Amino acid sequence: MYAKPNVVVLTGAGVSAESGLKTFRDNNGLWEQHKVEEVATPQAFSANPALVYRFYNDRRAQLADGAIKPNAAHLALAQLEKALGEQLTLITQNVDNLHERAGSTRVLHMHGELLSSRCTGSGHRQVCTVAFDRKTRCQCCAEPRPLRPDIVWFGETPLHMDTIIMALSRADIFIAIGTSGDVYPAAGFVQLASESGAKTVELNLAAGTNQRYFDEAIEGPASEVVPAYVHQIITAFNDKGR
Ligand code: BV8
Repeated sequence: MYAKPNVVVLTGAGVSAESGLKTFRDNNGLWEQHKVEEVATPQAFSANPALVYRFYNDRRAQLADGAIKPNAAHLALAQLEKALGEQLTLITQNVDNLHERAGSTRVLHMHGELLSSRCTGSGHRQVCTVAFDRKTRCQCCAEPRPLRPDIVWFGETPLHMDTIIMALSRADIFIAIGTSGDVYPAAGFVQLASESGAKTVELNLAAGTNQRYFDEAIEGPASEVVPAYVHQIITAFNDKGR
C-alpha cells in the first residue's frame, strides 16, 4: 500500500484575497490604513484600546458580510484534508474563518481568530461574532474582567507552535500559499521543513521575500494554482496506490 505523504500547508492573506478580504502589504492593504504598531501590538492596546477594538470590530463585521465567501483555494484544501486525513496539517496566519467555512475541520490559527475573544484576566477564549469594547466584561472571572481580541499581536508568542514544529519535522511536502514571507516565525517554516527533508513549494501571486528557500515556486492566483496543485498531490498517490 503506497503511503500517503505527510503534507504541511501554511496559508497567508493571499489565499483570502479573491474572497474580498484585504491582504496586509499589497497596495491598499490593511497596513496602509493603519500602522501595524498602532493596531496590532500589546502596546497599542494599552495606549489606545478604542482604536484597536474598532480595528477588529470592523474586520469582524466585514467577515460577517454575506458577500465574503470561501474561494476555490479554500475548497481545494478542504478536499485535500478529506483525501489525506491526519496526514494533512493546515496552518494559517489568517484570522478569518474561510478555511472552516470551506469544510476544513482541523485548522491551526497560529495568529488567532477574529470570531473569538480572550479574557484579559484568565485568558479564557470564547467564540464571539459581535462587536465588543472595553466596557464588555467576561463571564469567567469572579470579578468580571475586560475582553481583548483573540489575536496574536507583534511581540506575542504564536499559538500551536509545538504541534506546528512537530508537523514540520515529519513533513514530506511543505506548501506555502499566499504569504509574503515577511513575518516570523511563519516565514522560517520553509527552512525547518527543508531541514527535515521535505519538498518545499511556494504558491503565490508574486515571489515572496523568502522564495529562495523553496525548491519550487508556482506563481498565479490561489483560486487557480491551489486546486491544480491539490489535484496533482491526490492523483500522485492514487496512481501509485493502484
Ligand atoms: C514572535 C494577527 C516570539 C494580527 C499577525 C525574526 C526576524 C525579524 C523579526 C522577527 C523575527 N522573529 C520575530 C520577529 C518579530 C515579528 C516579525 O516577524 N516582524 C516582521 C514584521 C519583521 N514577529 C512577531 O512578533 C511574532 N511573534 O516572534 O514571538 C516567538 C517566536 C517563535 C516561537 C515562539 C515565540 C508574532 C507575529 C504575529 C503578528 N500578528 N496577524 C492581525 O491579523 O491583525 S501577522 C499578520 O501579518 C498576518 O497574520 C501575517 O502573518 C502577516 C501578513 O503576512 P501575509 O499573510 O503573508 O500577508 P501579506 O499581505 O504580507 O502578503 C500577501 C501575499 O499574498 C503576497 O505575497 C501577495 O503576493 C500574495 N497574494 C495576493 N493576492 C493573491 C496572493 N497570492 C495568491 N493569490 C492571490 N489572489
